[in-house]
Amino acid sequence: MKITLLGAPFDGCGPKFGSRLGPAAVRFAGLQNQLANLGHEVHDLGDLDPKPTPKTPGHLNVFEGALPVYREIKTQLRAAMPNSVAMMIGGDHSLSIGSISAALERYPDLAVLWIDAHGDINTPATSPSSNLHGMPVAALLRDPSGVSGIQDEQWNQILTEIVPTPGLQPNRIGWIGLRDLDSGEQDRLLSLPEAFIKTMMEVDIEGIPVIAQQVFAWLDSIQARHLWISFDVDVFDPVFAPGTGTMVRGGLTYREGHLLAELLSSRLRAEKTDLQLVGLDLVEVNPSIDQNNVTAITGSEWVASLFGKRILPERGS
Ligand SMILES: [Mn+2]
Repeated sequence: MKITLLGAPFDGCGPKFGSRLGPAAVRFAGLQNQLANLGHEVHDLGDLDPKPTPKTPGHLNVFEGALPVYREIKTQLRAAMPNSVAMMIGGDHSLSIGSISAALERYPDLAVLWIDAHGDINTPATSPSSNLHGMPVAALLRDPSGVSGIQDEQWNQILTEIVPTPGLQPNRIGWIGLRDLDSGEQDRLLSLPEAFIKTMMEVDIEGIPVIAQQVFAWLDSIQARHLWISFDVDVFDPVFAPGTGTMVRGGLTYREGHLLAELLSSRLRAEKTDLQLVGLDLVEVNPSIDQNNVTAITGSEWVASLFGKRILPERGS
């Protein structure tokens, strides 16, 4: 498999700075070597060089700096597809507006699996913080801002310049690992009966093997052929991934996370499958609050499992 990596050291859209160091930490954890050792051809585009941007009161945090980064991620990853799996290393989760827009432009039927403690489906109207890292799914769905004034203008600029029309379809977005939702997000999720939604309570009750089968049944039901996986390291319990800006207790264990990656990988590599992984985000690794780079290591190990790493390789493969 060909994999194109792009680092996006930008963290202006969350409450804590430091995930700008994420791409370096993930590379230091050995991601490229792990992928190359699995037989993949890795093409590393290096890191973008975003401008530091101060917050402007009343604006989306920090729209002025983020928009050019979304634009550049989209341009570079769109060029990397379709001959290669595009991978964006963040940075904060708002950057997925750029990466997934690149894939949506190539594949309007794109399905997205959002593996995260958070729904990231706030709009400027429902967000308690005006931080864009809590809004990328709403942007990709092209939800209206719900406010008037400067934030509405900025939101519409994101929808006009970055997110293709008609945007991500509500039956083609799935979440796993949710456990921290704002009330506006709860309302919005409840308004999406066609979406695939699994909170941590369902992970607890049903277990990862059942959840994985449900993911595959959902992807079959929408006849998904092109899949993007957006992986926020905060889906792991803080015991395994303490270096992230909005950690929430009660997340996936190390093995739950890996089993999910292993089962997804088996499905993606099955002989008779039309389903293709077209891209991946690995976001919200924040080395400035981490312990011995364990969060970058956990994240890159998860990616290796998704790309075929096995405890005992399957016979005949
Ligand atoms: Mn997130």
